[in-house]
Amino acid sequence: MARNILITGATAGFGKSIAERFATEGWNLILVGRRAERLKAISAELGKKVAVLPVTLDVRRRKAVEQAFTELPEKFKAIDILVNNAGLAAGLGPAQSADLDDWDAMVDTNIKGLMYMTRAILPGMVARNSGHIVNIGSISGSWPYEGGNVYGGTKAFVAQFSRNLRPDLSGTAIRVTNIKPGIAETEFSLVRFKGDTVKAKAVYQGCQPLTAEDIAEIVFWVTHLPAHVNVNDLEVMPVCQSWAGYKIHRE
Ligand code: NDP
Ligand code: 8X3
Repeated sequence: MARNILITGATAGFGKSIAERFATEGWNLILVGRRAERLKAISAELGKKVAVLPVTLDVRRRKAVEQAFTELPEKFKAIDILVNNAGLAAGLGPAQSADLDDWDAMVDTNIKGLMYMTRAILPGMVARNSGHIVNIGSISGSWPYEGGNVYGGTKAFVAQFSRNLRPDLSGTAIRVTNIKPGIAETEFSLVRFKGDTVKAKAVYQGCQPLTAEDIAEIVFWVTHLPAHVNVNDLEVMPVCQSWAGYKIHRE
């Protein structure tokens, strides 16, 4: 019997690649994103292989999230995997001059959206005593960098929230994994720099970043390990990326 995976942020980047990866293995897909046209096109394409349910939804809208998954069609009702992937970085300015609207957007999406989605889907998993929640965190939740202020803070939330889910779910068969990617070429930088393609391209120049397919493969792997194995978190960077060490301002 086909199994069901729900992926938020499936209209681009990691989410789209995760959808494609699972479609090749015959999984039914529930795909969430705000851009209805893209969602329709991706769903039509993948719908040639597997059953797809597109859900046009902004994960920041608490009531809409609560309602969206209450009356799922029969075949999509039992969600085996939830990938909380929808998220963004907005801006790269220092904290003292960053745009508060950018900060709100990151907190509302990366933290609150992920919370709302988890709260909507988890009771069904507990009732069935089965499921896997894969959260897409980031290296920025562990390692500081200039301009990472609130973005990194939201991903640190994802890391600790993921860990805290485990003891709450103790005694159930449900697994929770936080994937922490480093630099990966998707629409991420285009969003961060608000459509500035030159700035976005420069982020990846002269280095071979991770790809969305790399992350999809990792999500596929952690969810296909034997049922007793829980990868708590997994940090991954491209070889071209490492740490810069302490920063010391000298007079
Ligand atoms: P993309 O910008 O390529 O994709 C982001 C996806 O999230 C889109 O499908 C977008 O769809 C969706 N999304 C954004 N806001 C919302 C919302 N409010 N409601 C529903 N969907 C939303 O970026 P990535 O694929 O790179 O990013 C995916 C995740 O990976 C994010 O959480 C990001 O923080 C994280 N990450 C990215 C890294 C990178 O370097 N690329 C590294 C580490 C982590 P739509 O606009 O249609 O709603
Ligand atoms: C995205 C990775 O290093 O650009 O989460 O913040 S980074």
